[in-house]
Amino acid sequence: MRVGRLTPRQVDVLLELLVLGAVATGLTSWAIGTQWSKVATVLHAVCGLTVLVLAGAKLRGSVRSGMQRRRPSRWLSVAFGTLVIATISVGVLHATGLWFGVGYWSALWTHELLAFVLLAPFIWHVLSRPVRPKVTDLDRRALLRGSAALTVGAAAYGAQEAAVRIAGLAGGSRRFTGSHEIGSFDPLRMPTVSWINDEAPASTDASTWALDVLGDTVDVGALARRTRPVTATLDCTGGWWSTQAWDAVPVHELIGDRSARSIKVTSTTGYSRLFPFSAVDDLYLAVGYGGEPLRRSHGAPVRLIAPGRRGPWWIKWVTSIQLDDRPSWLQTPFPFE
Ligand SMILES: Nc1nc2c(c(=O)[nH]1)N[C@H]1C(S)=C(S)[C@@H](COP(=O)(O)O)O[C@H]1N2
Ligand SMILES: [Mo]
Repeated sequence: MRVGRLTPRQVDVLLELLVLGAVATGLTSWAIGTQWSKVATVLHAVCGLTVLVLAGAKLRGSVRSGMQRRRPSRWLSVAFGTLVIATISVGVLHATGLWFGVGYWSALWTHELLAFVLLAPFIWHVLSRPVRPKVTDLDRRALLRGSAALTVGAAAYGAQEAAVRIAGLAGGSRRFTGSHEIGSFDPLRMPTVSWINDEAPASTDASTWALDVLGDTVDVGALARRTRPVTATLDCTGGWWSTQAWDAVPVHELIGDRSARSIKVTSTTGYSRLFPFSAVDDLYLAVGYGGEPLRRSHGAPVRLIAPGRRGPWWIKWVTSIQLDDRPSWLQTPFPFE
């Protein structure tokens, strides 16, 4: 492909659009727990691989001239470029299943962490150019070449997926969210994940646990006697999923025929999520899995099961369920609390 005929500024605009596209599709794939996630996951991969496709053009263009200008900041630019390549490479390692990470620290988290670290230097890199590229740099030729690069990126993704299947790599059996299966119907093998500051409470004794549902105290021990198996998949944004037969009670049964705008579920750690009230039929409180009680790290004595939603919604160590007047979209999309 002759993307070499693009001006360095045109290459830059295309790369910037691809990075923005990758960020948008990456965040979207975190947010969606249904089949639609597949669209975001594939587009995300295509954006990333297309960045690699354009890397050659970038090297021939602004990288070479940038190095010749010998500004001290050129090494920052080199570090930035290296980080971009590393981020995409770790993404490929996750997608193919060639590398899972170390213990509970997953390859996808490495990818997400690198991507997050990249955002500040990305903005610096864009703003510090001597001649800042503009979207108006995108003439017909640039758009044609940009589309050609995207096509090659998409073909590379197709080739990667085919290779994964031919070689029988773990990446071939990923879920539509892009996650890998771990420990389904085997709670002991199911990983455990908590946010930065969240820790399992010292005591998870069901008999002394205070669970408040709409102002009434619910006996968690009694709850355990009315459960039924609910087979549902916990799909963590760290890149793994696990299906369990949860021993659970529908939240609907506990709150009766009420209505509200939202429903707020809170953990003893203070972590909470707002759910649209219309979703109440898809929420369950689980006290066990496969007939055994939940382990402490998995949210004992009672946790939320939210089929079709990604891991962050599956609140562990639930202490309160309340109706709420605020709309559920009025909360940070990801819990940075
Ligand atoms: N209270 C609380 N609930 C939580 C979390 C947390 O940090 N604190 N992490 C969430 C995330 S991101 C995931 S993926 C699942 C992980 O559940 P597990 O540890 O049982 O695998 O719990 C969710 N519920
Ligand atoms: Mo997660």
